[in-house]
Amino acid sequence: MSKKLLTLCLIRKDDQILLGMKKRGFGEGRWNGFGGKVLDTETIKEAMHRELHEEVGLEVQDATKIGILEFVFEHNTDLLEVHIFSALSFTGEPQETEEMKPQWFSINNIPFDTMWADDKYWFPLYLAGKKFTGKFLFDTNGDTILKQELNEVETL
Ligand code: 8OG
Repeated sequence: MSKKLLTLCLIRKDDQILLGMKKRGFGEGRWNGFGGKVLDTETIKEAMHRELHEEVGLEVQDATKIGILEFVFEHNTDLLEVHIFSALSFTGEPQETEEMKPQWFSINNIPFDTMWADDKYWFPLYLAGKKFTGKFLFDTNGDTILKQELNEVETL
C-alpha cells in the first residue's frame, strides 16, 4: 500500500455549511469541503490553507483538526489518509474557481445524495462537535462502501 496524505476543510457559519461542487477530476460531480493532496514540501496544515485558498479563495484562522479518515478502493494499492479540519470563521468571499463552485447549505439540508457515500456517516459527528477516525473500503468506481469502521475519539 502506498499512503497518500490529503486535507479537507469544512467551513460552518451558524447553521450553514459551505460546500463546493467539484467540477473536475477525482470526486467530480460531488459536493464536498475544500482540500487536496499534501505536497512533500509542506505540512498538513499548510496544505489545508493552500488548498482552501486555491479552491475557493478563502483564509481561515481558527481551523482545528476534527477527523482522520482512511480510504481504500478495491483493486487499488493507494491508501488515502484524509485529515479533516473545521473552521467557524473565514476572511474573503467564497469564489468559484476552475475546480469548485461554492454554495452555502443549511446543516438540516446537506446534499448527501450528491456527496461521497461515507459523508452521511461522519457528518453527524462533525456537526455535533465530536472528533473521529475511520476507515472505508470502496468498490472500484467509488460508488459503494464495501466495509467501514468509524470511531469517535477524544484526541487526534
Ligand atoms: O486533490 P483532490 O481534489 O483529488 O483531493 C480530493 C479531495 O477529496 C480532498 O479534499 C480529500 C477529499 N476526499 C477524498 N475522499 C473523500 C470522501 O470520501 N469524503 C469526502 N468528504 N472527501 C473526500 O479523497
